[in-house]
Amino acid sequence: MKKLATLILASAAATLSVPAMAQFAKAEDAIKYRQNALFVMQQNFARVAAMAAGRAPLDTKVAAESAEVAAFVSKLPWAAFGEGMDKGAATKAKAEIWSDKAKFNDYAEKMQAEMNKLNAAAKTGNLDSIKAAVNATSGSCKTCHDAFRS
Ligand code: ASC
Repeated sequence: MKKLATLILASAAATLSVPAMAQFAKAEDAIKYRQNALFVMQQNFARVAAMAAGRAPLDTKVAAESAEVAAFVSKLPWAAFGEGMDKGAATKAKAEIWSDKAKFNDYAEKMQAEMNKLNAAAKTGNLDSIKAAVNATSGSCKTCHDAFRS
């Protein structure tokens, strides 16, 4: 029984550490990976944001599922901003990402924290809570884009 518990914990730890361990064969793959992750995140976020703004009817099930996906996918892009992944394909990523890594990581963490709050708000189905969380999340996207995206 103890062996089984250890196995389950080990496989859970392995699953959770996959994003941080992501390796890329070439810089181009890393660039595509982060762009695609950010695209999937944005599409899911935008679906909830449209409901928050009244551009789409509130569907609490869709909002909760979309926010869940956005929050999970928000963990993925960062492993693809490593050393040597600054050039190799068309990218809007500024050199400052690599020269001011601490600030970039701080913004990345803040965005993930806001996505987690949005995920929690969407689960409640309360439109006012969703609106507030969408605004905070959107602000965290913009802060990082203003500094680090050309
Ligand atoms: C989006 C999107 C962003 C953010 C940003 C917030 O849906 O694609 O980059 O929200 O516009 O200001």
